[in-house]
Amino acid sequence: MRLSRYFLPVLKENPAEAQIVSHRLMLRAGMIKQAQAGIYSWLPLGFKVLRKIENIVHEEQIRAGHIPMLMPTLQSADLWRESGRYDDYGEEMLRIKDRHGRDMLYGPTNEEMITDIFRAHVGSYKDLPLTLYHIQWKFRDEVRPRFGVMRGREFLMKDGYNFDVDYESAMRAYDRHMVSYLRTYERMGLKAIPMRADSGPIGGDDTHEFLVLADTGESEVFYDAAITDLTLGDRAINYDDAAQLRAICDEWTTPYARTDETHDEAKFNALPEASRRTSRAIEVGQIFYFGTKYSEPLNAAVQTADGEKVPVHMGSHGIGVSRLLGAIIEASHDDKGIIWPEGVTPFHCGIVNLKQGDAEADAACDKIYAALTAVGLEPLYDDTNERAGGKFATMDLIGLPWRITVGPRGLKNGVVELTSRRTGESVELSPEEAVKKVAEIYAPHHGHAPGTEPMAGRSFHTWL
Ligand code: 5CA
Repeated sequence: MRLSRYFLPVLKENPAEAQIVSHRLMLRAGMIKQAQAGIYSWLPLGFKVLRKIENIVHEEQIRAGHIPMLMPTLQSADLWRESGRYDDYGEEMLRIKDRHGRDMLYGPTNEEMITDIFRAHVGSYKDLPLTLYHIQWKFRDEVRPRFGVMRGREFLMKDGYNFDVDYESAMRAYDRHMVSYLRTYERMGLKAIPMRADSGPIGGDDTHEFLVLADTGESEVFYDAAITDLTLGDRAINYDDAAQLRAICDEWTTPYARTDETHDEAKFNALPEASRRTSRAIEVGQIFYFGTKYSEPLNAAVQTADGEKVPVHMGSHGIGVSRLLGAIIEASHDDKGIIWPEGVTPFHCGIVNLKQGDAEADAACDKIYAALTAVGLEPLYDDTNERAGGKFATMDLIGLPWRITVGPRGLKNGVVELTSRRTGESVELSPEEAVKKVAEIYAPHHGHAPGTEPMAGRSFHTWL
């Protein structure tokens, strides 16, 4: 993309309404624009990151054996009356009437709707286990929408629902979700810690929230420092291997880590003092096992091998897709702007032409642009007439992890500059070497064991 042809409405001034850094930077980088309190338009740059995040979520869910679909945003109140949640959900639910006076609602979550789909089509244990999920907009009329996309009223969520014949099988689904979520967040450059939590209006006994440590987070958390050292890295994971999944879950859930809702002072104090940590944190996901809470009232039952009819065991599992943009920025920025992890960056590499209109510099930039594009990468080329300082400031603000700077002086010596946004370090390389280096950084196998690599260059659409 050439910047002269793009729509990137960056703001020079700090917007007064933004209280936290991610909100401020998303507005300044021209990623979002508020439409109403807690409701945002996703401008091109923000939309691009949102799609990248969605794509990672899809890849990891599909890899775990979960099946994508799409349910509508508007739901019938009658379904929610069956589960008893229509009255219970309270003011957070946006209630709407259609022209016939029928009660509808803008879905805050989809347990009822998915159970309705299940009961219409599945009746035997032979069709289980089954996990269906979608990524869809939700609406919760939050009392205090704030911090931009972090606590929105309209927000994008991945919500998945498992259907299993018994408790043991449902627990395997729980483990699959925990592991696939760990992978998902890691690929986004985040350390998200699973913590035993409270189930709130979704219900159930077993639930973990995934929390990203950040001073601006809305949750208060207590944890053993050891848990922050854990990583999946490039471990090969077999989602059919229940013992392997359980072992990974044990690894992450053994060190003490809880939100304030479930915090146990005595257990926490039993840790050596040097290991005890408290922090603020952002909740980027939550998994639940709630058994037959929805299947019983909604009559979603299956026939077992013995011919007995039993209500299906369920859980639901959510990732705050739009909230993740805020969480990633909270975890990765400096005083100049955003620093995107490679896995979610809107463009792979910036190209800054220090002297637009100089025939040699223009030609070198075009060549680099074409070479990056040819290896499947998306560069953002600042081909405007802005002065160099302004171009650097914009690139730093929007946070592309790599920048190639091209100017007549360097070209005389046959070099361009490759700069890391994260470290600020620059190296002088020939244009060909610079392109090669960037291509290597994004190569599908870079740092990943075969079978665990991101499916670079292929969006989930091509392999659904
Ligand atoms: N049905 C279950 C799981 S599918 C559910 O709704 N879970 S939830 O309430 O925990 O939401 C899932 C995730 O959505 C949360 O972990 C959080 O990251 C995100 N989320 C929840 N409320 C908001 C909000 N108001 N704005 C942005 N993201 C939100």
